[in-house]
Amino acid sequence: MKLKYALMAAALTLSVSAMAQTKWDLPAAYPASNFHTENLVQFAKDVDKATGGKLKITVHANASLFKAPEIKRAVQQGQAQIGEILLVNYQNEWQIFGADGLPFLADSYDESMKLYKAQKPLLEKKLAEQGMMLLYTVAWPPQGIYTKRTLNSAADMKGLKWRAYSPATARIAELVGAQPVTVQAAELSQAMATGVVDSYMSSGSTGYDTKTYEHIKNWYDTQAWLPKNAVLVNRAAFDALDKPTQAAVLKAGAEAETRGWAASKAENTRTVNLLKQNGMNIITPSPQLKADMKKVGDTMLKEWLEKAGPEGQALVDAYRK
Ligand code: PCA
Repeated sequence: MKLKYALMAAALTLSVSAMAQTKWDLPAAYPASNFHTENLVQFAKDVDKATGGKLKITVHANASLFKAPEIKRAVQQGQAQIGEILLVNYQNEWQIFGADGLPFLADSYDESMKLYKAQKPLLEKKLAEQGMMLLYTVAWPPQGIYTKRTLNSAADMKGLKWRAYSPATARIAELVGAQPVTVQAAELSQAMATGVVDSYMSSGSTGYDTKTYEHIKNWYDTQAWLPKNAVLVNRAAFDALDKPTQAAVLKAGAEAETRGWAASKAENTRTVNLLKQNGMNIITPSPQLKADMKKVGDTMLKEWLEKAGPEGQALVDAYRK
């Protein structure tokens, strides 16, 4: 008899704790070993600890739950309660999402942070209209050119089979006479192995993640821009949490932002060295190549301002102030 009551009590406790526990899925598009993903996992651990296990967040790395371009809508529609996106992927929806993908507008960590501060109120407003919250962002390391060719100027890029990850990286290809093929990071290794692409622009981080050195030997360190990942939360899912849990999410998010930007800088140094160790030539672009790429950037900023309108101009003014 006593045993029966003990079992009933245990079952009751279990179901109460199951009820009090909330589970969130966090789709992400980059591999588990990437610094962004490691930062997300740390964030999830911090939330778990701060809430005494009340909110469990599962990180789904490498586009295993949703493909990169689908994550935003998944969070908006509540199929995922939280998710990590690459902002520039969504430039066609709203130009402001693409501001951090414009070549040479903000091409260092300091400038990138400054651009983020100018962009943030706009991002928060747009995402709020879409039923989401901006939890934090982290910049990728600076973007350079992976190619098998020797590049003396942009003319040497003609005819390249160019992997694009965003509207802006596809536009660069058009402007230099290369052929853009959109391939997300999770499929990049395969695209290089099968010869679908022979070149692209990205960070040392993604070059290392995708073992680009097995296919391509040159990386031109153009430091052209630093696109940001952003972690978005579904507003209704957030509102359904009790106040202490909400506070824990916000605090862990703020800490993840600080930690992530520092990790990005360290990751830049680390992965560029690892690329070198794996036989990649890390090349400072010639003055001509630099000038040509700068011209591409100027054209793209002009085009972007035309599309983005007064909102875009206000953003650039606020950033440059
Ligand atoms: N890596 C991501 C986006 C920017 C970066 O550095 C990629 O290449 O898909």
